[in-house]
Amino acid sequence: MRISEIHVYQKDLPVKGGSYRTAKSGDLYTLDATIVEVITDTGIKGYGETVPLGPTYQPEFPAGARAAIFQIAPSLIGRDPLQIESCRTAMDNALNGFNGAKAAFDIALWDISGKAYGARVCDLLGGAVRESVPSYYASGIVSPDEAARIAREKTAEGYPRIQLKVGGRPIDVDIEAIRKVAEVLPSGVRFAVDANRGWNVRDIMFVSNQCRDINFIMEQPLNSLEEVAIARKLISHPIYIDEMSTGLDAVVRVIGEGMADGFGLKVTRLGGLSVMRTVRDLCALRSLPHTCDDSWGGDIIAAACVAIGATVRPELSEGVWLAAPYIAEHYDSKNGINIENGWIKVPEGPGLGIVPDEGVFGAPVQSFG
Ligand code: 0XW
Ligand code: MG
Repeated sequence: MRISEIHVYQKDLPVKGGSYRTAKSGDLYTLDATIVEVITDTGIKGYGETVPLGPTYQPEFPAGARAAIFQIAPSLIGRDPLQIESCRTAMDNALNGFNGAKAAFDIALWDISGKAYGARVCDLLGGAVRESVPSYYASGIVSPDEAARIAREKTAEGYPRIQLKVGGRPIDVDIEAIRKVAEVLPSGVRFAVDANRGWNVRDIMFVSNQCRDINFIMEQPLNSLEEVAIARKLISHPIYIDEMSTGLDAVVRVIGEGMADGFGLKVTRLGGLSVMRTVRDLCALRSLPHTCDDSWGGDIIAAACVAIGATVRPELSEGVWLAAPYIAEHYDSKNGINIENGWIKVPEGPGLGIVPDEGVFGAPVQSFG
């Protein structure tokens, strides 16, 4: 089998209900998605996607990801897509860095493998340990009362975990929001407070001292691993690393040096499912809970996150976040990935289990092969 064509598509994903905001991304009204369609000489098609959360959330942006994809694509034409490791080497030899772009191709190669072997990607990644995976709901940065309303509504729907976005405003407002959300969470619902790097050590000390009676994890509260190492000695809440888990080397350092208590992981930031599988196993080695997320994305990214999320030991799974609640339409109108009562059913079909509808992405912005 050989890769004979690659088509690259761009698709705007307007945020349903207004905007989505994190401490470092600002208000986002539309996300800019890039999709790769990898076609083999046997007619099998694999899909991948990468959707940076705007230009400031992390050191990447949509047009840059597309340019990287254009740079990489020719190195894959003519290669055997089932030889994923040699394809990954070819990508590294074509371009240094740009995990998000490489992840799109990595996901497509796993999709092709599943379709070629007649297996689901989750079963190629070690096997689904369950047929539904827990999701979690992330509120944007909203008022304390609105945060409590959302938490009440989403836990009533069945979400087993709530993530409260904070940061980029007076710390007293963040503390009020944490307390108001905690008041409405039913027992057993897990609680994450995500500052997306928007706090400093002083803030985190105030929060931990004034919310000592509340069980929650702090997700990427600070802007560097060095600040996290200082703060961990001063507070009584666990810290998960999200934005700083920029690749396998960063994760190995965090785990090896015992710098965090868990992770908020993003498939494309790590470089794709191949790397995420390794990170999953490293986290299991040290019993570190983690999510299986991405920054944003439609059914392709959703299916990839569910595929790896389904293989995570339940006791270490902090859930699979999907942008689906904020996106009006599915790529695959028949088998699109949905959250039902806070949980996501693992698709049954081969590969990623979803097939984008014909024409849903419009004409390619660039084609190769
Ligand atoms: C909630 N997420 C997984 C989606 C948004 O991209 C932000 C991210 C996070 O946890 O930081
Ligand atoms: Mg996060």
